[in-house]
Amino acid sequence: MTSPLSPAHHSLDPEHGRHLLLQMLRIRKLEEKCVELYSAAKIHGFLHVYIGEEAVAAGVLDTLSPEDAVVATYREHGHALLRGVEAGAILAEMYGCLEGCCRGRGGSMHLFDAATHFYGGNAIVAGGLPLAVGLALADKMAGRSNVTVCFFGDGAVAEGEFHESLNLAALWQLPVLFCCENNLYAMGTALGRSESQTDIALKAAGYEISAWAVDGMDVLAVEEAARRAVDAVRSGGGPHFLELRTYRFRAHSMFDPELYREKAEVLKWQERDPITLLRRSMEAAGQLAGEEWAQLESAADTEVAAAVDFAETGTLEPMEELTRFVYCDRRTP
Ligand SMILES: Cc1ncc(C[n+]2csc(CCOP(=O)(O)OP(=O)(O)O)c2C)c(N)n1
Repeated sequence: MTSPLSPAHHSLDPEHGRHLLLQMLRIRKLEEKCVELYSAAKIHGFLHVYIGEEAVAAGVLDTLSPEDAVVATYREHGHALLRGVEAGAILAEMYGCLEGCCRGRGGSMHLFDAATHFYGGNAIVAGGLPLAVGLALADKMAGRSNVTVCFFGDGAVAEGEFHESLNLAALWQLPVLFCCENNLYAMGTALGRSESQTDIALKAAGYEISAWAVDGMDVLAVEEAARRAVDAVRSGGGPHFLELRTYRFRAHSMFDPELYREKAEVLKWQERDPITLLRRSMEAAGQLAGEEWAQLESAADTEVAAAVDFAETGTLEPMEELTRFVYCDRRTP
């Protein structure tokens, strides 16, 4: 737990550091509010928060261009937010309102936004991998220089789709970056209880894919690795793979008594909270004054408060619309 920070901390541009802090804080504050709203029965259905894993989304997504595609799992609120989906549209989606990014039909697990090339929000474990391979194949066939980034959990490694997707991506040299968010557990199953080989990067390398493991709690280490990988993919280097070693601080979802891990383990990982790590490192280097931290917190709080107001005034779809989008509407030309 005391592993050193990446050398990138020594050459950090303070403005960029503050930007990354803000991105992680935006996710943290939005999701803390989601937990509150869920408990107040404003949000229904499933809710999986990313708290503790923010450095992964913040570090990777900062390296992308607007035309690149992003595919994520059901733990995707942060990815959608940093990709550019408005916090209000995310929260309204969780409220089931028409103003949500999917008209309230997707909910927490199925955020989707074609305008920002954010292709889910996929509830099926490993379901995003073939989708990402398809997007990358389309880009390659059309001669576009886009990169598709696919986020998935360590639980996906046990699925056939993981292996089929890695194989085809390598065979066809597709422009895709696989990002495994290894938080050590798939619901209540520890990685070592389901995998004979727990080194996931090594497993990916078996498909002839450049793969390496990264400290997923250190946003600068994540960003550095992601930049290297994204540049290589974009310049025709074929698929790349990052295993981002991270940890979720909260339960798997809102229904999880957490009987499969010790409280002491959670506390140990919380000592490496990604937000605190960067904040402390910047403070020690004289790059972050007290009022600057307060400004970042206040900016994130303001955004979340506006998102709550937006969702609270949202409208529910009328009953007559219930079957709309279920079958194709033949009235549309
Ligand atoms: C194909 C499939 N099998 C089972 C499930 C039930 N399920 C939901 S989440 C989950 C665990 C996935 O863990 P992981 O991929 O490590 O992601 P994390 O939740 O840790 O982010 C399982 C088994 C599912 N959604 N899809």
